[in-house]
Amino acid sequence: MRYQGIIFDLDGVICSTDEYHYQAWKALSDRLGIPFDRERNNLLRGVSRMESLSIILEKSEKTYTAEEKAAFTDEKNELYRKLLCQMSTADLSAEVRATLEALRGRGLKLAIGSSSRNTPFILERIGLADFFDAVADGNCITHSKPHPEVFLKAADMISLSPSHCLVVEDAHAGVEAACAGGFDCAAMGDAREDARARWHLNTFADLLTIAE
Ligand code: B16
Ligand code: MG
Repeated sequence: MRYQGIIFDLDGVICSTDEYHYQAWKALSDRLGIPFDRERNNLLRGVSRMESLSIILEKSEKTYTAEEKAAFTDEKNELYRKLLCQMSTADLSAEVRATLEALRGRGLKLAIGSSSRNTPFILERIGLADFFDAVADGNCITHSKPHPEVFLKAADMISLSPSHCLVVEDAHAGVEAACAGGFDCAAMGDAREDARARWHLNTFADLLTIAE
């Protein structure tokens, strides 16, 4: 087999939380009088919560203290978590579920590598809390994507070297992180055309052909 393990980004790959991130950041931006739209929301893919706030504040005329920024990210996260409560096992597509099960059936180790500190909560909502062999997320890293730390940690947790793993990503920051860590990357969604990725997925099930 070409790979022994696959490390999946969560938001935008396994499930879609984009709209909830957007709504929560939009509510905060509106309250602060900062312009924010879906195009700017795309810049936040794969980026940590505090770095996302920094990107949003680039359009602000005011400067804020570290305490104020921490309060803003808490406010956004509280709203985001409320929105996440709407998610259920119905938010895991039949295609993603069947593909994951088929890959597992081939003996591949499967892990999550996500910047999100809400990863355990999201996995629980979509019914995958106990599915993966390892979960590396925003709670166990110091450097967010495009730094490769989260993928290196995931590979370490499944006892594989980067050269034996494939990373699946939907964010340019994530593709960059995978390459920096020495992983092959399969890009999809927003990052599908990223030239640094070895594979370009039209659909999640294309993984079945790549990981043969
Ligand atoms: P949280 P991923 C990333 O998840 C999201 O794409 C990104 O938009 C978000 O800012 C980041 O997680 C942090 O999320 O606020 O939940 O800790 O794509 O790396 O799975
Ligand atoms: Mg993502």
